[in-house]
Amino acid sequence: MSLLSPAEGWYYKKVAKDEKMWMIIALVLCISMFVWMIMWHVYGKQNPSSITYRTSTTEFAKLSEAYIKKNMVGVDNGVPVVRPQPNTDVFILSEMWRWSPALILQKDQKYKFHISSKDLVHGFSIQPVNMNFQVYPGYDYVLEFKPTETGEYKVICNEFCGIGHHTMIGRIVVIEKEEDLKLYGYENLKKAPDPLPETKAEGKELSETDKALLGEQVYTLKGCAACHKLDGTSLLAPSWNGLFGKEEHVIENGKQITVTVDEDYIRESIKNPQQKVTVGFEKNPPMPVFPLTDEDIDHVIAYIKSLKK
Ligand code: HEC
Ligand SMILES: [Cu+2]
Repeated sequence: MSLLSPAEGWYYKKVAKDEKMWMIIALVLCISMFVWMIMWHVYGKQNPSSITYRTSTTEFAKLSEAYIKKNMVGVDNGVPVVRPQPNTDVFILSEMWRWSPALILQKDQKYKFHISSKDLVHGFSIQPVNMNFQVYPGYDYVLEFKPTETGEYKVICNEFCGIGHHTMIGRIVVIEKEEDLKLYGYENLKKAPDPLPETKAEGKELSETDKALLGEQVYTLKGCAACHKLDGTSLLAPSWNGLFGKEEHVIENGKQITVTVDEDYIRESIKNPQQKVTVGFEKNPPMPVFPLTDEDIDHVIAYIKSLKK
């Protein structure tokens, strides 16, 4: 009910000319926007309609590890490099804080990406082309992908995911001919070390070098490389070069003590990361517990030993 009632019979009055004009303009606008909506759907090059499967973080991580082990052609800064065959399934895992693997794709060929997350929500954003997809853990996002231009593309994370968020930069290079690999430093990709060196099959002891090679695989495949660098930079976690034998200041039960990094210390740091927390990293998100076997850990130790300053 209004305060003042309008004059009797007001609605019999003719609509004024300018009011009519506005009504027509509004109607035309509505109709053209409606038509545009349909056209946009058909011609607007929208994001592909999404195919999504349910998965679990452990299942997808296993899948991606098996995929990388089988297909990797080298390592780029601790990240495995895969050069998938056209028309095959490609598994891309996001985790704190990296995209793995790095990819070499052929121009104008089709690939089927499967993207998922090992921990929390990340955003798969290909730059500079500005394609964006949200990646939730527990889902396998399927994306038909056909690069139409050569060049280097960065995959950045566009969902804030903690202190390492800004370091989470993946790499996709699109090539046309073999020579293009040179542009990206990929011309001498070495084959990944065999997962099981010959000696093992013959029941002989693995040499320290073999163990270190296997340890390097753990480092790249299990994602230690996402936080631990080898170039001395310690932004997210202690750098691994020169780590073995070093004096490390750690906090145990709230007290600061000094330990020498030896095999036992490394073993404990992996199995029970919160027991002794390295000074300088106590405010970082804690190191996750990885399901590594005792053998894996021995190999990691051999690898860390092999990393001199
Ligand atoms: C999400 C980041 C992250 C990942 C991934 C990660 N770590 Fe760590 N790691 C840390 C942080 C932070 C510390 C230091 C705090 C502490 O001592 O717990 C650490 C400490 C360590 C240390 C002790 C080093 C020192 O100087 O005290 C070892 C050994 C280690 N990590 C091994 C591993 C291995 C092996 C993997 C892979 C299987 C791995 N880490 C993956 C974050 C990570
Ligand atoms: Cu992220």
